[in-house]
Amino acid sequence: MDATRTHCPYCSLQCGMAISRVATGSAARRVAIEIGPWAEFPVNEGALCRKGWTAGGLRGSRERLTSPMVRDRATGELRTASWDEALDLVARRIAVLQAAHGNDAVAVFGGGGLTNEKAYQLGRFARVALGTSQIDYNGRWCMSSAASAGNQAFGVDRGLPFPLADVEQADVVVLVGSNLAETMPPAARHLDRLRERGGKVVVIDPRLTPTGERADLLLQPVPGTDLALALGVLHLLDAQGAVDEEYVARRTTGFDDVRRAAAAWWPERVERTTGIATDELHALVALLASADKVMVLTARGAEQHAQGTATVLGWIDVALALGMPGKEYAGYGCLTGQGNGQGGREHGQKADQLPGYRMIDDPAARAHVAQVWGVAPESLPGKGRSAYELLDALGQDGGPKALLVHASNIVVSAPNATHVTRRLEALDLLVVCDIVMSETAALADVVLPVTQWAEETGTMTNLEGRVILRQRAVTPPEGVRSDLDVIAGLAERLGSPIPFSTDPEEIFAELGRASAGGKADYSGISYERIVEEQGVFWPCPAAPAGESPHPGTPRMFADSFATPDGRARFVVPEYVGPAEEPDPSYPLHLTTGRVLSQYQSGAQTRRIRDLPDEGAFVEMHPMLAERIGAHDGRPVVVRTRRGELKAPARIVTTIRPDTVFVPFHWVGANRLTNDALDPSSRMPEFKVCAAAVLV
Ligand SMILES: Nc1nc2c(c(=O)[nH]1)N[C@H]1C(S)=C(S)[C@@H](COP(=O)(O)OP(=O)(O)OC[C@H]3O[C@@H](n4cnc5c(=O)[nH]c(N)nc54)[C@H](O)[C@@H]3O)O[C@H]1N2
Ligand SMILES: Nc1nc2c(c(=O)[nH]1)N[C@H]1C(S)=C(S)[C@@H](COP(=O)(O)OP(=O)(O)OC[C@H]3O[C@@H](n4cnc5c(=O)[nH]c(N)nc54)[C@H](O)[C@@H]3O)O[C@H]1N2
Ligand code: SF4
Ligand SMILES: [Mo]
Repeated sequence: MDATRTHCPYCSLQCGMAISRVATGSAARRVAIEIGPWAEFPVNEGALCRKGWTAGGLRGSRERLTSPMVRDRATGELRTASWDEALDLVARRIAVLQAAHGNDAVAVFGGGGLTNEKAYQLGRFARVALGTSQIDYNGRWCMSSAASAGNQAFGVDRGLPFPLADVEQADVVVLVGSNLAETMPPAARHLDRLRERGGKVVVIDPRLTPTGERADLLLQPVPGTDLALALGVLHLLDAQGAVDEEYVARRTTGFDDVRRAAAAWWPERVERTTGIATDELHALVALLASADKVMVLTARGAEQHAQGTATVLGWIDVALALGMPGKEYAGYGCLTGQGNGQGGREHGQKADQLPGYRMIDDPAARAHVAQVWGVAPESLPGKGRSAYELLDALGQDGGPKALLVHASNIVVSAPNATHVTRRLEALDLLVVCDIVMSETAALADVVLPVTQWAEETGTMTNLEGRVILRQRAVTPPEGVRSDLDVIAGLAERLGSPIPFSTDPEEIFAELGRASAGGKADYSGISYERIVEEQGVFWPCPAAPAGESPHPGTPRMFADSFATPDGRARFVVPEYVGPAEEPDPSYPLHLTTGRVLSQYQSGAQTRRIRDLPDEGAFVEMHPMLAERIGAHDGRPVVVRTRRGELKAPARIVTTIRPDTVFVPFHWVGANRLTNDALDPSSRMPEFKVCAAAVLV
């Protein structure tokens, strides 16, 4: 039987897979699907992690939502409803709320798992059909600090400005806060091949993870101190004359200020702040100074901090001082996270952006997009609140009274989740579009069941800026509709001045026009080209008539950066440290993150029977366990200023003794986390707060 080439439902690697349909006996007349390798797709070369292999597990499962549900006023329970009843109800209540409180009374919360087409339509729907400025998405909690730093330093934000496979050709790769061996397992082969070639891997993580096991040099800093480490590296590079002065003079601006700032970060001071011994720091600098091609990659461990942007800027400064960005097989990159973490932030579901990575407060950008949409530029609302600030304002004076959620399980994944859940409960109207009854859907007034993944066609932009086509390969359950249908159905009922298509290819073509001339220009990309070329890297502008098509841009910055003067900008990051430091009542650092078998809030993967669903645990060092009397597998209580969590202790020697780690895939971790926000990216501090652990 013919297999359809498509891509995984989960992370930003967007591994290629081949799905075939196999009959399972005539009695049930059911058709099962088989997930197999698509060996030629270059990003994963046929490899998948266990989440990818089991991605079909929700198919036909009772856990799938197949009918709209509305909350019955009399019983307070959710009951099934027809699509018309549910959409009519939502549109009616939106109209009443907007008439009484203004357009901004209705807010939209999107997700980095949505296809480009969905993200684009959602932004268009919010700005035109709802006329609200209040739209943001969960990507704010993902790589927004790296995005903000990339924009400041390079004038553009694309996760990796080079194909992932370039990692293999570097001399030294520094991973700051990435556990890619568990968060994008097929990518780990590049580290293995790099080492086979004699290259070196440096991992910076308070825990020794499966990624750290691949390291030639492992540094285990105190959580939240990576910026001090970067400044210490800059200090020694400068002191040792290892700065690439020629590159700095030719391709950058602002180094002198960084040099002055780094002068204050001598090794002993770095050791006191980060816990990294001076000889380890010297070893790192020796590796960097002697290498021709250095690649610095950050992920959430470095970014999810109240100083996430400054931390990334510090590491970009290291890469620039070494003369790397723009050099082949070298430079700086951010490993994005969600399936469409990259594209999701380019096409208008972010509070301050319009399609093509245009800024919503730029008059020229507004005029261009308004013309493509067929509306007046002045009718487009301005900048809205960032994700956490939006949730924090729900139901408050002047805040939104209604929220439409597409592709996020806020109750589990938002920081300071008890507070956020209360805000959701204070809404007049909560509408959740999902594929399962997530913890957030369970609170909703209206739940709309949608199609996902290979049940429908759409494009995604992976961590390399490669736009890929996730083709429909599976028949969706009866009763569900695409987010695109939900958006179109509501827009029509709300009397939208412009129509909303439900055809992904048509939407993609319009998205291309809306993005034309913007930073993330997709106008030269078509479904056909994506299939032929196994993905196309943006920017890819449409070629003028008669000229050959633009080839796309796998590698950026070879000749110039995307700043007005073409130079990269050194930005001076000032080290402040975590928003919450340990004290006698909360003497430990708590950090949070992921395990291999579960994805995000677990809404999908906790329902897949072939994946282990072990529940939350508290990873701690034996020295700490002994001090507090904890035993492996027995419950302990983690307490922070915001809440507590009871979960079994997992005692390991691989974590710093002053730090505990809790995965966030199960309800509870985020009752603990701190909602302190980064001043520029508005990223919450998921990766460190002060905690106590008790038995
Ligand atoms: N299995 C799995 N894979 C996933 C996901 C998933 O949920 N499950 N989610 C996807 C998404 S959306 C994302 S964003 C990516 C995230 O991918 P990663 O960033 O690799 O994942 P995390 O586990 O959040 O964090 C990485 C590491 O940061 C370390 N860390 C914690 N605090 C600090 C610190 O202060 N400094 C440093 N240097 N390190 C620190 C943690 O110990 C952890 O090992 O994964 C994607 N892939
Ligand atoms: N403590 C702590 N918290 C964190 C993090 C951390 O490291 N530590 N990481 C943060 C990061 S990086 C991220 S990305 C967030 C992610 O956290 P969430 O935003 O909660 O992400 P998911 O769990 O992927 O939620 C996606 C939801 O959308 C549904 N869904 C899937 N496909 C579709 C679709 O096509 N349409 C619609 N409408 N729904 C769909 C899924 O069933 C699921 O319920 O969590 C953040 N929270
Ligand atoms: S690494 Fe990511 S994209 Fe690849 S199979 Fe696993 S979850 Fe899917
Ligand atoms: Mo993420």
